[in-house]
Amino acid sequence: MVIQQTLTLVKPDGVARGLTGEIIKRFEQRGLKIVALKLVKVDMDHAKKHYTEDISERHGEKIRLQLLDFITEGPVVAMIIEGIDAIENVRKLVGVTESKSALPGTIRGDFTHVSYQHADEKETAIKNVIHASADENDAKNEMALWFSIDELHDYQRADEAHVF
Ligand code: FUP
Repeated sequence: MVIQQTLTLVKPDGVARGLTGEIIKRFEQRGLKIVALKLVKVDMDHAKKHYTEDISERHGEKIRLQLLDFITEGPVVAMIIEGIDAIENVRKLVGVTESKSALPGTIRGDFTHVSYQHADEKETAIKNVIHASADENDAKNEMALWFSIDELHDYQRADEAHVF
């Protein structure tokens, strides 16, 4: 049994649109457990540690600057989600990066629809409501960036006997 923990962020657009509860519901109903949770206004220094130079290498420096503006424009809800293969499970619920391509049934596919082309024309980051760690390495680094150990909670959910 591989129990993993992964970081998710309801991005400023998701918080501003009142989607936090809906997003949490989707993780909880799948049997995934929230082990840390907080509402945070992100400053530029912290944002740069989240969207590192790696983003520039993958998408270009312009996109990184757009992402830094976006993530600092309003509060985000940061969560650590725990479960079997949680990284893959959470990414599946989240859907692919480009909203237009995200399948209905996923968070991005149900609540967003714009294309990279549209975001590029507007010179903004794509407002895709949620971030989730991509792999084990990102999850480890991102959890350490957003939470201290004493903010993580160990508890049992009443339905665990039926989930596992
Ligand atoms: P994801 O893991 O799905 O969040 O995607 P990435 O880490 O590759 O990209 C980080 C964020 O950059 C995504 F949420 C979307 C955004 N992005 C744009 O806004 N425009 C682009 O052209 C590429 C990525």
